[in-house]
Amino acid sequence: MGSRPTVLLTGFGPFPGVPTNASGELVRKLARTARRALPEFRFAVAILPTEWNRAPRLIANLHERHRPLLALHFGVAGTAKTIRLETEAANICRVAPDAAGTLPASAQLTEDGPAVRRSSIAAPAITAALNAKGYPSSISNDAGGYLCNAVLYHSLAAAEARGDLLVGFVHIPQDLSEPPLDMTAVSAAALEIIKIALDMASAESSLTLV
Ligand code: PCA
Repeated sequence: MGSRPTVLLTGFGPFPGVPTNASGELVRKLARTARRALPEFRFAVAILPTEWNRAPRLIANLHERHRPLLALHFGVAGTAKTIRLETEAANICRVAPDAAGTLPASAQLTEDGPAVRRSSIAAPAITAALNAKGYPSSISNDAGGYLCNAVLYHSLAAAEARGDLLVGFVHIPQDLSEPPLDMTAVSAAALEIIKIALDMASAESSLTLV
């Protein structure tokens, strides 16, 4: 059992203006359904504190501890009306207080990192599949400059350091009380994202074997 590949799922806790973060509930629910649907994988779940200092450290620890094949991160966006696949993380910090009331220490996430890191899941294929199944979805190249952008940037850095693994970020609407994107639908859509990302990973690795 110890050899099953791991999928890391993260959501966020509350932050100023968002006392209850739907991404936390989503990843807990998603892990339960994903464990049943994909028993050949292990699912590790973490709810990240929406904090400039703690979230990046936790991301590094989670990569070290779980060595996931796929790391899929979720967060809410007040402006999102669709499931939004983020394709890029920028080396910037929006000057906005976190859940602990702390401001970022600098305008950049790291002094020596690249300006942009690109998500490694196939966002166009995934959004097309989700839209075809009736889950409104879109692609975005602006993860926002707050903690979601920071987590994607740091997770991609961990992936670069380790080599072959997939990292993606999904913004979900803040309010999941109504169809077509209520909690049940978003959770089902998120399971599709995992399946498509993993299918592509196995297709790629069989190609490299040939
Ligand atoms: N959304 C914020 C951070 C935590 C979350 O759920 C963001 O979009 O950066």
